[in-house]
Amino acid sequence: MKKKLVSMFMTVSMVSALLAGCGSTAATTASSSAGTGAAVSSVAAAQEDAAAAGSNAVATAAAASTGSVKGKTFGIIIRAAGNPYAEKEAQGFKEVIEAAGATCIVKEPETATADAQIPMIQSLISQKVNSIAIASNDVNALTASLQEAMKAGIKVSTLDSNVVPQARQVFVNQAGTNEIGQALMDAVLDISGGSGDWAILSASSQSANQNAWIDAMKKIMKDSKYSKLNLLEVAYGDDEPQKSTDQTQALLSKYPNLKVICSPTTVGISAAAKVLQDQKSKVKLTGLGLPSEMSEYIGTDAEHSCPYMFLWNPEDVGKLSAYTSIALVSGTITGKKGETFKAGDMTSSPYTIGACSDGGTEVILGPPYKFDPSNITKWKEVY
Ligand code: RAM
Repeated sequence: MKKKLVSMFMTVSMVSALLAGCGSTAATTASSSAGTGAAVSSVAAAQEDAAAAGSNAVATAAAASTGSVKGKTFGIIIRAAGNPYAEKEAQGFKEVIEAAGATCIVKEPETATADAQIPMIQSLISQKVNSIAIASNDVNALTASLQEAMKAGIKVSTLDSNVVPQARQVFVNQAGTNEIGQALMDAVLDISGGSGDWAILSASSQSANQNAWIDAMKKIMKDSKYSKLNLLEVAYGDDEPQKSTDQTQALLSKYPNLKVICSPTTVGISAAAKVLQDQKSKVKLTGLGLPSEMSEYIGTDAEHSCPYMFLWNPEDVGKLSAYTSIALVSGTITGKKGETFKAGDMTSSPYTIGACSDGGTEVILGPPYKFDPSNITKWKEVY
């Protein structure tokens, strides 16, 4: 019973989050879903529908949009074992694939490196899977293996972190790359008070998604609005908690005037949040974090290290990736711009494939979502 209530709450909360972001190009806040008039009634109606649908919603919806993949096999390779964000993606993916009557193989590399992912691609090719979805650890290094998979007739897509266009059919992107860069730059501007030294704590130097977001931030930063901000360094914690902790400490000792750290990785931000809060540092933090890991650090007073941060639902990234893989395998899509496909009970279904800034194509889940003291207590229970 308790499990069912939690699952109903999750569904309702996710629906409100997604609706809050519908049609918006900016980052959304929970308070924006508590607007007035028509917006409120449509949110309330969707919440009731979602609650009424209950926990069987995924199974029913998946079956409705995925009739033809029974008996097929779908592989997913996440970025690294032990990363709760990546594990939630795999969980969402598996749920949809299994509800469609297909088999799911989850591969979890020991480290967030391309070297650890290549043997997993090879093993899925030998197992003759129908589809591989991968959250890449390197934009270039997986090309030969993924092309080999496509030559063998396997449908290849990426989620969360991309590869070059010739190594995939389509990318499932969690949010627009520029939108994420904009949300993060504006947070740094706001939290710093408009000027001063700041640094980035990223994942690895090869990490495709973090690099894309950092590139977007650097372009946005050229606007005169940000001219008083001084980016000192991009440090790399390799999405390892200990290395991220060490890199945060190194930033603090190297730069006495540091005002803000921006960490666009859930592993980095939670390590940095702990260092700053434990040391009662004046340096403030923002970035991309899991509410469940960050709730104790979110606050605007001196006791808390992170005034606010952003993310999206990683389980939904996995679900959308699964529906994309299913559409590729069943022949509904090939990965070309303009193609559309259904994604079960996901709020924005049907999805349309669009152009990705690297020349390939992508499907976008939705806008980044803002977590602050007003909503963190609710969201920490959800993901
Ligand atoms: C970490 C990973 C992941 C990224 C999130 C925001 O968990 O680097 O790829 O999308 O952070």
